[in-house]
Amino acid sequence: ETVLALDIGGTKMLAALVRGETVADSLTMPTPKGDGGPAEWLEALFAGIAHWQGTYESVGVAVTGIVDDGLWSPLNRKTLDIPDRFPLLQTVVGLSGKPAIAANDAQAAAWGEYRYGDGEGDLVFLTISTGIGGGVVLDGKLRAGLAGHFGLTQGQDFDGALEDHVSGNFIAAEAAAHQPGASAREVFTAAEKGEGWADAILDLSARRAAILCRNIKLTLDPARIVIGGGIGLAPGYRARIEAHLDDVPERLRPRLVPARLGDKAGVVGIADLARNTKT
Ligand code: BMX
Repeated sequence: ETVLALDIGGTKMLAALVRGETVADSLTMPTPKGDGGPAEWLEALFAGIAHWQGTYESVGVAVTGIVDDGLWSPLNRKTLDIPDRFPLLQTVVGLSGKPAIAANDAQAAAWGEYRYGDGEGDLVFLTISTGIGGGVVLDGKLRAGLAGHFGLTQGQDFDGALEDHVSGNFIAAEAAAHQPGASAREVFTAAEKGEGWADAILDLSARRAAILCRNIKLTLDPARIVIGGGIGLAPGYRARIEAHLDDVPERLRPRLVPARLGDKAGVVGIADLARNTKT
């Protein structure tokens, strides 16, 4: 069964035709922040995939933010500024004419990595991207609701949400003083070229991510923490986190692995959930 899977994040929107863990076709568009709202963004996305009509039987939508009863709300507007309780399911059913389900993006990705990733046991997925999200699979079950919203947790040495001090948004904001307008990606490039300021920003971000991984290990004791997201999967970032875990005693040390499905974890996961949810 082919599922139309959508993954709407703070930076990009991905539409994919998914069979099992195979992505048969896909389309990526930047999330048009500040330009219309979710209704217009979804219309634009569906216009781009109009030629897929008739090739899928159901739809799964993974979004940054929380979905309650089909209504989509932001938790941190710095990640994506959308209105409260946007009628996501209703809009997607209207645009596709197919049954649909919706879930948080990182929870969907956690499920994708659990179903199709390597290894067994409990799993925590951690996406380090525009914001920081996560998903928790315990005893073979994906936890819903707020479970895994690690980016919203607060720190001891800074004010506000953790993600505002770690994520891609943070990295880009810190870079402004050194290289105005630089994206998080460009900070990685600068660090590779030996720029000390860029190295320091990435290191601070990774140090805080390492503390988060330690706390996750001590809270849930997952067999592995799967790292995803544009920052989490950027060259060298996971190694930086690992470097900050070097001195953690073996028994307490989290095992970090890269997302096997890469940036497709969300669409593969939400497609699987759509296939197995009778609506
Ligand atoms: C935020 C929150 C989470 C999301 C995470 C990663 C919003 C809009 N989003 O913590 O629901 O999973 O960011 O989102 O409040 P991403 O866009 O960086 O993938």
